[in-house]
Amino acid sequence: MAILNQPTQPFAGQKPGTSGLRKKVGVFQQPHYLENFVQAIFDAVPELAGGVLVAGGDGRFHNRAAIQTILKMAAANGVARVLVAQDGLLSTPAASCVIRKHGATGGIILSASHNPGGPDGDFGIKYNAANGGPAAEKITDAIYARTQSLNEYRISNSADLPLGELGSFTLESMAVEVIDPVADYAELMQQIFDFGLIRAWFAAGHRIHFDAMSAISGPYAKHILEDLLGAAPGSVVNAVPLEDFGGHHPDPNPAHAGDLIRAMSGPDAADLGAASDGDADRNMIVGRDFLVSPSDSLAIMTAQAMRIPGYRSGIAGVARSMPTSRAADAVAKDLGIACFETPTGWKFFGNLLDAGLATLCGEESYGSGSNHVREKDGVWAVLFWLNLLAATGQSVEEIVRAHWAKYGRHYYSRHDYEGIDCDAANGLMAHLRAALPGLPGKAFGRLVVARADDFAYDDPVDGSRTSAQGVRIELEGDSRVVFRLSGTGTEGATLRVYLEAFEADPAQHAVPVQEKLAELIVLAKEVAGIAGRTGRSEPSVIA
Ligand code: G16
Repeated sequence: MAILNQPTQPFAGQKPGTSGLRKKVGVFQQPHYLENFVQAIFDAVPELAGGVLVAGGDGRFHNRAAIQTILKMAAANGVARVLVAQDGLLSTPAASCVIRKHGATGGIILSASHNPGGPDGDFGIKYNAANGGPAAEKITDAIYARTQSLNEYRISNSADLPLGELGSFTLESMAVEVIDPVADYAELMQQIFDFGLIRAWFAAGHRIHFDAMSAISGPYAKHILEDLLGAAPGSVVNAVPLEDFGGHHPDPNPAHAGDLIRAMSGPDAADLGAASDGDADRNMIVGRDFLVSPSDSLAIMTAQAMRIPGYRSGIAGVARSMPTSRAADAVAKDLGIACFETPTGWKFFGNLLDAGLATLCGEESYGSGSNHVREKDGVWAVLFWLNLLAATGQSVEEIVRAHWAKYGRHYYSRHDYEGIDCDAANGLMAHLRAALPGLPGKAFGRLVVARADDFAYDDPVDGSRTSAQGVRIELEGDSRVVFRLSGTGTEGATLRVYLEAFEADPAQHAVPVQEKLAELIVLAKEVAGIAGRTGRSEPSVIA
């Protein structure tokens, strides 16, 4: 075995987006492409030399090859010890759990989250820091800067390591430990939730239908729900992670989780329906013939946290990304706790959680989590809802309707225009930003603009400022439209239009969502000139 210094040249475009570097598999398969980015991580995070690294990924196509490359480069870059998940399979929240539990220096996670997989699909890589959370922007900026200047990388020429069985090896002078992350993760869940209560709820005949979407949540959900909690065998479907997710789009939302929605329809449906995404950090919660919006889920978790053993001593605050509905704000106000509004990207919650300012966090993009790890966590969210159902004896729909009756309903929807021309998308955002000063007081039909701005975030912990995070147009009467471009796509640009309207009157809470938002939808199209600028008159996805 020897360590090679391999000459290379920078690749353009290795700038991490909302959550790491995501590109088509073919881009990552180019010689040196992955290696350059990994070397940039080791160069930008010098404490990894002599440190402990966690490694694994969501199992999508190219995971197997990439994990071996990372191990050989870690050995060549002086990492003292690597904890690598068995078969290289590690969910994103479990990665966070393992980093924290074992006091690792950081972790490299291979995932493109909810993006499709397979040879023609997407691949991704991101670095998580010692707190278990996605690296802060100053680190991702440093990694990117390094990708633009490096001219060699270091790699061991050793043979591939067998990762199929638990065990220990030595690679060059680095210790390699193959671990079972499901065990570490399940142990953490048992510290938070009332497993006895949930077990009794299942024993009384209640049922769950969990769709793992042929992705990495399967082994975690099956072990916890079926083995530990006694849910009926077969409660977890599509439980085996596949390299191409069975050809599906592992994104738990109404557009891509049609099977789950159909399974949860009718009187014989399970009590709780749920799904998680490619890397198991997202969650979708479904009642019998009833969808729970992610923004409402966060608000309900906040309002009901006292029912969960892990949060019984109280929650410090709640945080949501800016485009997420303001349902959680109403609860925070009622509870007298802080509510933080951050840019999109889970990394922005890290400082708040580390500083003890927030306990629960959530996003409209089907993500929620807490201070137990520093990632959003799909299986955790499902256990939270299970614990709530068991503790209240109510159905999902009863819990949500009671919440709306108390706090009002924040009608919410996201309209995505995917795969549009990048110049057209940037032009649309520039047009909106230029129009901001003239918007207050302007009427669109019955709607009058109260305020309009481009969201900027001042981190209360480290004082950093992050600007240009989305155009907000607030209307008189507590409704709003937000526009931003996605930072996770790999083809063209995706314009996201977030629509929200508040309704206090319970008699109005049965109005269908798109009907309630109809006037806002017209306003959004008009104010941004969507059809004229993108050539699209309707969104490609409505979530
Ligand atoms: C990532 C981020 C989330 C964000 C989501 C969508 O999630 O961690 O904070 O809400 O992307 O981002 P965008 O609107 O920029 O596409 P994930 O599950 O893809 O890692």
